Amino acid sequence: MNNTQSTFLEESFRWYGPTDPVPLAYIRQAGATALFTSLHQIPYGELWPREAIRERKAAVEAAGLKWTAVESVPVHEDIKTGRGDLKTLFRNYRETLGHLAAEGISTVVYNFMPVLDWIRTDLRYVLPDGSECLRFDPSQFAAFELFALQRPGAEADYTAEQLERGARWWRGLDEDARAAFVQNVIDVFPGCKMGLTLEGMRAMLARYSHLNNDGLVHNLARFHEAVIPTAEAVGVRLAIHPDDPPFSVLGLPRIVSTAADVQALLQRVDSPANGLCFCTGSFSARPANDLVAMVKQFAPRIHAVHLRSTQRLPDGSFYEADHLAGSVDMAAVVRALLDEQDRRRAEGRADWRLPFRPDHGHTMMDDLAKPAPANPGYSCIGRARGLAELRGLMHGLRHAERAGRPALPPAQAHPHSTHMRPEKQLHHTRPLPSVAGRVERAAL
Ligand SMILES: [Mn+2]
Repeated sequence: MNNTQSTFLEESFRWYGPTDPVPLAYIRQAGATALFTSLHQIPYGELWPREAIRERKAAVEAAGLKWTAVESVPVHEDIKTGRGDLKTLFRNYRETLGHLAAEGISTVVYNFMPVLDWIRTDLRYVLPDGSECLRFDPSQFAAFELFALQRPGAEADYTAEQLERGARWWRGLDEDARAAFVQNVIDVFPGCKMGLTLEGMRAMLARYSHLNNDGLVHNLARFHEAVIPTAEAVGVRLAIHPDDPPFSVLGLPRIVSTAADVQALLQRVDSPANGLCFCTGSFSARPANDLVAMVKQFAPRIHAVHLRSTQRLPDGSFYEADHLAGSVDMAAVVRALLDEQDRRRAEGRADWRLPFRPDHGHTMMDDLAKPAPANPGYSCIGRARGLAELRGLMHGLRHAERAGRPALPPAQAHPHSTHMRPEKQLHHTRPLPSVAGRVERAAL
């Protein structure tokens, strides 16, 4: 790493743990210095033993990498639906945060998407160059809902054209193709095959029948009230990942899809520990989301970053584009994120660096000959290409900056341990100006 590179966003890679077909050595060869990883072997809702965290951290460091962010400490479905033994679930979550902080891991990503983590209709959409990517087509999803899941009332969520196109597409599939399609849709929980069936999915959906958007917002606020004070006290930054896709699916509530959603949830429990994992891939699938404006609006509360692009098509579908192509103005987004890092450095914060990872990559080259990836979107070569492109982009942006305006001196190498002293670190994070404004107005 040269001096210029030490001022980039922290180059990271997702790793699914010892069973990940992409070994740590490859991740290092891709040029990443850090990881987003999780203890996927621990069931949702259970306490993470400190020893298990320590072991994973040691394995990562032995490979010459750093565990920079946990992705994720998953939120149990009972917390989202507001049923069950919430007291124990909240206590386990708080204690897990304490154990992570004690091991020096201070960034924790999670999401609050009901039932399914993310949804696509095609895990092997072939691009003109022969590489493969993930794609979402609302017509095909309509077919899933109407003919496989048979969700009552699903028709109302689609246009006549989408329903017609979906029906035609479904009729053209044989039994095997239909079964494979259904499995794709229900079997994409990151890092953890839950063995869900259509029957199981109906049962999970039924648990949300009482819940609209306001209800889910209420349950997220209750979760935040239960865990954010602990996160702040132990020096952990929580980073919520947006909905993927960022609009309602399966008739379920969606509450982290727009700038207004994010503003509301950051404001409701107004702590620097209550932050955002800014995923350009997820947010970009909704045309009205202005990503650059969102980065600027939420910058002080962005604790982790996923960089990827989507290409939206006129029929409402989207596919995952090259990292620097598609609908996202990636140069402008990365510029805004570098500006936020520079602002934090100028403030004297030790934790100024923002970890990012290339979020998904295409399946290409030698990877096409391997068995279908256990973790769709997490190919080795496609993500390495994405990381290389993003690194090049940051070189270019820093170079242009040096040519055009005074640059900050080269940064010190990031300390290996991320252990935080909360009084010193979190309180340096300024609350969002608009939030502060509202809080002050409310106090008057
Ligand atoms: Mn993401």
